[in-house]
Amino acid sequence: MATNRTFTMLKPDAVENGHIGAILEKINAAGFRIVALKKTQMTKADAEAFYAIHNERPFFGELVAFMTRGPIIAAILEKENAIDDFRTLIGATNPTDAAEGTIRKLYATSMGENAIHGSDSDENAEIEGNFHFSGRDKF
Ligand code: 3AN
Repeated sequence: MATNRTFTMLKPDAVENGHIGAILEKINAAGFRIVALKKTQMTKADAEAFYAIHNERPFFGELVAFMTRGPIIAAILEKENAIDDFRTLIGATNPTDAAEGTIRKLYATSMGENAIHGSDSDENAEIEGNFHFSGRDKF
């Protein structure tokens, strides 16, 4: 059953480049309610676990190094049709393919450093949200 929730991370590049406020404003303007929100920094073990599905991919080491090099903003968001609408808002994985006006088109610099994460399914949104937030933080 759809939960109407998704999980996002503003990645280290977006935080380093000062885009937290602008990206949260776009998320807000698109109609998402912030259920949970925090600034944190992933450890190597965190990133390896979070991205375990990609551990055979050639870019895995680069991805873990990138995701741990500085703070991120983690958030759980709520909206009807959250997964699909958020993927539309952030745009394609590769910013050169991302539609005009999407967060990745505006703020991502490359396929690896692409500013923002969005869950790809209800199941993964639940897993990823639980990775970063415990029960009393999600309301
Ligand atoms: P998305 O984040 O759009 O769901 P995935 O799940 O295919 O994309 O990839 C997860 C993350 O791995 C991406 N956000 C990106 O940072 C990184 N990534 C994916 N493909 C590449 C690649 N070819 N080179 C470097 N990094 C990549």
